[in-house]
Amino acid sequence: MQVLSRLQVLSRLIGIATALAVVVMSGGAAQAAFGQPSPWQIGLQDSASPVMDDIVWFHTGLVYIITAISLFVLVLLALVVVRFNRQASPNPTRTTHNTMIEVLWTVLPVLILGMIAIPSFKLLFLQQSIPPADITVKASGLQWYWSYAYPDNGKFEFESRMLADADAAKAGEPRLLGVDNEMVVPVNKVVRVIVTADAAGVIHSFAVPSFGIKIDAVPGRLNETWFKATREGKYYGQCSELCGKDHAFMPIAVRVVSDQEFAAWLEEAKKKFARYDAPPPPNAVAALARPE
Ligand SMILES: [Cu+2]
Repeated sequence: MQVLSRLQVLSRLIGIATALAVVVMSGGAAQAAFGQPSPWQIGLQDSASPVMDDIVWFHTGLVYIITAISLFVLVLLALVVVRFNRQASPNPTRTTHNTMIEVLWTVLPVLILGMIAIPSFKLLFLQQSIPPADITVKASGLQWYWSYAYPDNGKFEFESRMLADADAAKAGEPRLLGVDNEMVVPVNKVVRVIVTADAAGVIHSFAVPSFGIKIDAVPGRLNETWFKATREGKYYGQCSELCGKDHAFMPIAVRVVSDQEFAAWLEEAKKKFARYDAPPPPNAVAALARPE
């Protein structure tokens, strides 16, 4: 009777713990806004690109493998502690070799690592081989903000700076992540991002977790990466290379919109932002030359 009630208590405790875990996990997921981190989050941000889908899948698979290996080693350790301590086994055997077991503990880890390597390399190739791009965006890391250019769409360039706390709150943007001018891209299109940094500057890193991209922005070098955003919305990232005093204050905000909205934004942006290859307006030159 007493044993039964203990079992019941145990099963109830397990039930409560499971329920708590479910509540905590689903609550965390429900609170998490899409495309940005949420308080107390421990998992990855939600995926919004094929590359991130694969990263999430690979990460989850690895967690299962690591858990199984850790439990297996824990069981072996417990077995040694319980069955082969001085009291339990006062006269230990003098065995020093066991060919079978030595072959096993060499071959099995090799097989496991080989099994992990296959999807790992597939993922690496998916990230590194850039498919034919629909649009190209150039992201430059500056001290300490980003600038974006659309070389195949009107040759304009604009700066993207973090909003101050008060402005972010007013605009409904997340603190330290909202910016004044977002990078805008169309949904379901392959976007090639070419990434560099100010020639007189330092190394930054362009990273957006939901797209599974992170690539260094190196002065005097062009790096490239790609993503295909599969869902409209706003996605936030941060400079991910310790780059100096305002490293924490150069967020990346990407707004993913429909084709029509993107076309409309392009027209507006062409007027709003200067062409980077445009000659200075003639009136300005004339005004400089003619003292009044
Ligand atoms: Cu930086």
